[in-house]
Amino acid sequence: AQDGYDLWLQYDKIDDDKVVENYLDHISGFHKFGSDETLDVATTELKTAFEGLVGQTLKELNSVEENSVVLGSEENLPSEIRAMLKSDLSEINSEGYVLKSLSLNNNRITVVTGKTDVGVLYGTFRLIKEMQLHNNITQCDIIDSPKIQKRLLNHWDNLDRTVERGYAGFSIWDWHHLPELIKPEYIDYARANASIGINGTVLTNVNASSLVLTSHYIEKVKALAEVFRPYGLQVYLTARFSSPMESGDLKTADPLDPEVRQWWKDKADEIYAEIPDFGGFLVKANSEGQPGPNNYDRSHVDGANMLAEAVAPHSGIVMWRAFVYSEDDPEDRAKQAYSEFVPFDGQFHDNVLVQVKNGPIDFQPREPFHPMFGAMPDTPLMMEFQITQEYLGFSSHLVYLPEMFEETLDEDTYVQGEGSTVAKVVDGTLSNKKLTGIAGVANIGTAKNWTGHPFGQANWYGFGRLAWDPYLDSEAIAKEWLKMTFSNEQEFVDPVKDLMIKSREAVVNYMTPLGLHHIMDTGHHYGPGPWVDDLGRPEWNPVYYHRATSEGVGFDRTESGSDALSQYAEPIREKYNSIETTPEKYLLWFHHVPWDYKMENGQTLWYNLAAKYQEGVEDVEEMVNTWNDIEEYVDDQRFEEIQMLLQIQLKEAKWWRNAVLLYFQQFSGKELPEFIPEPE
Ligand code: GCW
Repeated sequence: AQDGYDLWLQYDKIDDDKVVENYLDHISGFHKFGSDETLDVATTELKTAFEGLVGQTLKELNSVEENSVVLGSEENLPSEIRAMLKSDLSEINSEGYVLKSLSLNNNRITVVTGKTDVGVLYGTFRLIKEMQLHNNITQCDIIDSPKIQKRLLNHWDNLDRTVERGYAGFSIWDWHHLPELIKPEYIDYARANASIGINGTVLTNVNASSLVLTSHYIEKVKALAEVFRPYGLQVYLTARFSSPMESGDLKTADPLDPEVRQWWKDKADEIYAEIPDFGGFLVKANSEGQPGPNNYDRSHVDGANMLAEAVAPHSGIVMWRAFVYSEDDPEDRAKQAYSEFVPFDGQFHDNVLVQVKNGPIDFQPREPFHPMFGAMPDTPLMMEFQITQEYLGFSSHLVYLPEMFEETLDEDTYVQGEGSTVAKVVDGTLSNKKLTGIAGVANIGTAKNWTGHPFGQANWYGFGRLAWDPYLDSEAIAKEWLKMTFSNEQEFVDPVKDLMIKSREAVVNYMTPLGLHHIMDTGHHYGPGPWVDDLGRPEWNPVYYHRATSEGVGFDRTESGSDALSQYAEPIREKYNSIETTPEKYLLWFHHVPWDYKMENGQTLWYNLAAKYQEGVEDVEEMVNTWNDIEEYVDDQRFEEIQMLLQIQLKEAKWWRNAVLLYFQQFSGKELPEFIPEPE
């Protein structure tokens, strides 16, 4: 629909008659084996999609007939079909699926199966997607399994329905009307997540309220869990560390106090009695004012393991966040998480994951990978990406984030020699992890189209796809999303795919090129603010990060500076230690560089900085032009909305360029190169 509510699950009639005919020739009905509610939602989805896409009803058949889609988990399939799929089924894991065209007693059929009904559901969404992409489905032979186990959204949603760093309206969780009122959005949210394989959702903000752990709220959470269950989507909550005190029950939250430990066990039992498949807890402790074990001179391990013991009998997990930076004047905020956590490698219980942001500072347009990845071989590390665009223009700017996620996942940590990529740390293959996970901070709210910017949907979608398989190519993801969301026409898909891919480098260029970071205006993090220097803590001030002087600009993180570089493995350490061999995209992240320093192209740093900002503006101009060219392929409403949003982005790219260059000019003392236009 024009308002974007249907996300990528648009089942409008396919406008290519040949494609429709092909589908009608091969599918006329379905037959299911099994009676699980997950199977029911799978078949309902298939019916809706089929009827929409090809305009004909999909009948439920009493037996397997010619041209039927056969759905069922391995154990429920008739033995003859099971036998034919034996080797395919041996290749998938518990959430994987097999989608295969077979001939059974001379009947052509399409089988959708997996080890579990959730696998069947994922396979069903795959079959639907094949049709949305207009692919031929006469010879299906698709086998796929998720490579990461816990694929979660993290909602930074407060109980009053405000969303921290949310730019798409209020929280979709209508706590006030729960548990009685079940909104259609809850179901559509679950469908959307299931369609991309997301299997868990943390409902509440990491800056947590202990209220959500009271029986009053557990009842509401239970209602959501029941809606989500058929879709394979588990619920999780954030646990405020001081909850035992705030409940009024205890005087301390010391994790080594037996009463505190018992309190959490009882709390876990209480939750699991209502929600048997509750996923577990996500915890932000001793960070930005949140309570934690350090308040009692206890360690992160003490805190995490206490909670882990409470949920372990129910197969729950604890995701303990590594996003910490100290309250005292820090030498370098980028170093702290590593310093605090790496010494504890191997000491966390088996059901604990340490959740680490992609980079060592905070969700910037570009950061090098977090040095903890690879540095804790005996601890499962969970990746935390931010889908909501806190530092990337909120929901006003079009930035395709999977390109950025892919960059991080592909980076080589070298901890076990070449090829030790971040993706291999996260999917557990590098050091044989039993438990693996990935989280994305959601960009979802009450906006009609869920994400505010229509292209924000691509970031939710793309996160899910990379969570399923961190080796996917973000370009391929962009293409499939465009086809499912807008149009299959190549004249539309190709240029807009390019626009999406370029949008990431564009934002880096017009906000923080060459390794600059955290120079957004403070607090809200919108727009430029490199001049801010008066906030309470040094690391909250942009001047702390860019360190501009009349000599140069950038943060020296080599031995002569904070030595944060020593947290990386060789050969990164050696390579990034010198200005000459540091990749230019990370130059000012690791070095304080003279304004006159001659860069690879023979021009000075000052010149190159100006050139990058200008390039960013031109990138957005190109995005505007590309969009204007594809008008005929998009409905008016979404076309115009995106066109108007791109104008904001263009205006603000110029704002960034002008403000930052003007500000740095007072340090460099140099003229602006002539390619920078006079202010309008
Ligand atoms: O990105 C920063 C945000 C805070 C956030 C914090 C965190 C939820 O500015 O709003 O708090 O990180 O990740 O904990």
